[in-house]
Amino acid sequence: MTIDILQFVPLRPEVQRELEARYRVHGKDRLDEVASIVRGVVTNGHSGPPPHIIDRLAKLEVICSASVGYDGIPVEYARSKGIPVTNTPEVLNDDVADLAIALMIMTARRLVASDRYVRSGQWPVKGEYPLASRASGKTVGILGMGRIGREIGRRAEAMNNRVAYHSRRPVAGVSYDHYPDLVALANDSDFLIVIIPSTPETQKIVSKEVIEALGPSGILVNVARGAVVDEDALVDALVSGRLGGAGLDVFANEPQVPEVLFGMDNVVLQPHVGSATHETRRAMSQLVLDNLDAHFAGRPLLTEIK
Ligand code: 8YV
Repeated sequence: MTIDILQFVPLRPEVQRELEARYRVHGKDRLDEVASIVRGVVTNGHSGPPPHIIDRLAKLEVICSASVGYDGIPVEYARSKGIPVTNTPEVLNDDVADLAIALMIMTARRLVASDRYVRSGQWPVKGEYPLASRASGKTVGILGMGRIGREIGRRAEAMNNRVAYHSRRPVAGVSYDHYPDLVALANDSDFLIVIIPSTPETQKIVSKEVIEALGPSGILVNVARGAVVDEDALVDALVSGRLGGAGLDVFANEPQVPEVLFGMDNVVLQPHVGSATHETRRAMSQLVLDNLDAHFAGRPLLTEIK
């Protein structure tokens, strides 16, 4: 029996080939023609489908997302219609944690600005590059202590940092100091690394007050979602020197990035590449296909969002 799949984002080529060998796959440009026969959707955390499209897919049985975050998918709505949604937890933990630590070091040590200094020929002309700040032996505050937060903690600890965290409740099995108050954590931290899901409750949780508590020698690292930081307050604090620096992989209005940040040596900018390695994106694609296969073979889903 042929099973029709509507695809909002491509999978890695090797997995895409497998998908197309097992299913009849349609691009979202064919929505009008295939709406009544589609039984599965392949998407990611930013690409929907929105409720009005779900409503049009009368035979839809499952939505499989190639992302751990699902802020762009109406999961509750889908579930209310009996449609489970899967994501890709675990397989990207290391990559996102690596990037968080890289951004912490790159921002503290001014590695992008000093690279520019060499490439633009300034070293022989101007001499020694100005001193930077140490990234080890400090206090690293982590906002969010889920799977990726714990990997960030392990790496930060290995650099002889004190690790502390904020989450709604202390996390079982985690020995780092838990701060019930995020402002207090920011106040005590040299680095604040943000790895909390974007939900209605966490919008702009990194507020002006949190940013200012981190202060003129503090560094904010965001590898979560732009929406969890008050971006206007962040830009304002960076411009006025009330925040020491920022390492940012995510932004409020991607791919738009506030241009005022482009010229700042204390800011490192990345185009949302937390999970963007061949190895991890392949594993994410495979997990999407494995979830689809499980569903249509009548087996339990591997990573359903509960
Ligand atoms: C990518 C991500 O943006 O997993 C997530 O939540 O943000 C990323 O891995 C993307 O979803 C990859 O397709």
